[in-house]
Amino acid sequence: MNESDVVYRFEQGLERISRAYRAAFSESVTEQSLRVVNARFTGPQGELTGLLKLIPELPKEKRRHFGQLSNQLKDEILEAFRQRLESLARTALEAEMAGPHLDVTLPGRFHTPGRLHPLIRTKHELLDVFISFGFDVVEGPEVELHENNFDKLGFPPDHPATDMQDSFFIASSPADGPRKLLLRTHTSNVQIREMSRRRPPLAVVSPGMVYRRDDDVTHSPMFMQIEGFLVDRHVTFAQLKGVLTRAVQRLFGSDIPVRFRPSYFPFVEPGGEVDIGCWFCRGWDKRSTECRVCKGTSWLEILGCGMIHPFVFEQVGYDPEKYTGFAFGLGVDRVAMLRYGISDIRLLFENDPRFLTQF
Ligand code: FA5
Repeated sequence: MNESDVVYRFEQGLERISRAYRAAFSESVTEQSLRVVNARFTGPQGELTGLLKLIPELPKEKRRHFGQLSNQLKDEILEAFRQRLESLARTALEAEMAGPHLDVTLPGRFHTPGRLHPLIRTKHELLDVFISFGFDVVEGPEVELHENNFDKLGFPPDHPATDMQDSFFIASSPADGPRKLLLRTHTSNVQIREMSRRRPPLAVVSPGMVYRRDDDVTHSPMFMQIEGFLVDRHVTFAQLKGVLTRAVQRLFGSDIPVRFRPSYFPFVEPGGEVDIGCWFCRGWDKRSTECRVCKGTSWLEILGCGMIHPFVFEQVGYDPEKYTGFAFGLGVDRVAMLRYGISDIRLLFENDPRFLTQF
């Protein structure tokens, strides 16, 4: 482009911008669109800015003149922009003043505060009790190896719990043997993991979800357990009874009846189960045959427990001649049902706000 072409382009440009900007501003009816239009002329990529960049290509004697004209035009545009901005703000304020008055009698907007799920609350309450007894809290995986969930806990290979009908296996081939994966059926897997990692003395609780093919008012396919175990020299069954009775009474009060019954689990010897009086019907006060939760027995089983089997100690490398220990696995959902008077365990997992907001 020779110098006279540049002069021509410059003149045309200034004229075009002078003609266009006022109309473009008055067509803008919002602050945002007005700012966009202003940038189209005076912004870093704007038309006028583009012209200013051409100044060095003008003949020397014209540069000053065109420079002045451009700056003058820029001042005019910025002044028009400022005035239009003010006028838009004024119009908006007038519209607001002319609109309906603020009605201070309207009810406010309510935000329902969130709250913890009754199951999580029960978990916290139980953990607080065990923490106050000096137990550590650890977590374990929900997807677990067959060997940690069953084999190292002394389950024989043909135990019904290891059957495909009772547990949720993760796709794997039968050739995987103890390396097979499944959704853990109890939190006792954490006994194997934690004891393999640490030396006694230890006192551990471990909360978490577990999975089984179960489904009725007191059995859910997904439920929460808290595993507890304590290993040291000279640990006794009396200590187990003391810890569990005190824990239950801390939650339900000292008048709640607690019952220990003998039971069998392959990883404890002797083994037992603990029932507590059905808080729901308080059947221990007045005999009830109607209660859906305890099925009229006035007791509800909340945990399995016992003295850790020497076989388990051998699996984790502890000397069974030197150490003894107790373990328990507590059903948190059952405790939550009793604590909050929930008659059907499945309600805990339906996420119905009409149910959840009652707690
Ligand atoms: C066990 O799971 C053993 N691992 C417990 C244990 C640990 C025994 C350590 C000895 C030493 P059990 O299957 O009984 O045991 O389950 C323990 C508790 O979980 C039961 O007492 C019950 O409160 C709860 N529970 C069992 N199945 C379900 C279910 N389907 N839904 C809700 N709670 C359940």
